[in-house]
Amino acid sequence: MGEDENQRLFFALWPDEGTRERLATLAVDDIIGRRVSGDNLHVTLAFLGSVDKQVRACAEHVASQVKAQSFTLQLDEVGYWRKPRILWVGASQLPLPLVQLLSSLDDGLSTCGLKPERREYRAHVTLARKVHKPIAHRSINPILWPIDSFVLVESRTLPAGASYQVLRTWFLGDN
Ligand code: 2AM
Repeated sequence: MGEDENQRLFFALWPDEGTRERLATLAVDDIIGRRVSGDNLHVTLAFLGSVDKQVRACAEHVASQVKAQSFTLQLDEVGYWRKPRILWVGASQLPLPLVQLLSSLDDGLSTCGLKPERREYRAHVTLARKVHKPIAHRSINPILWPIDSFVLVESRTLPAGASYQVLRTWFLGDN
């Protein structure tokens, strides 16, 4: 299969309308950068990179085997990372079901030939890119995000910027 048939994929938490609205309207100082459009807001769980059909099928199988409960993600801090120059809103604590979801995905994806991320996992939503002026890392009035599913997303780079398309959804267990 040719490289051009590969897809750039990642697993993510995708916000419901209410959470999307709260994220899109979260006021954080004066952002000197490019705010991520509401449609693109998400938390990355695992980044697969550019993969072929077989790896995608393997990753979807892994996702279907995940056993984790629904949970609420509490986004309670904002910060800035200098190297990627992004401004983010994140969770200072990882709920246990999220830890279980992440480890099931990582363990499974390694059987698909994908390398796990080495950096410590930080649950965050990128709010703005190409940010040149840092903001102070601080707590915020938490955004409570009820999560009952996770998704597989394709990332495409268009002249207008990144476009993300949700390909498939898997539901978590009821509490
Ligand atoms: P970011 O928001 O922190 O930049 C689609 O590109 C998503 O995958 C984004 O949420 C991005 O995280 C994340 N991502 C992009 N490249 C990545 C990489 N090499 N490793 C881990 N995550 C990555």
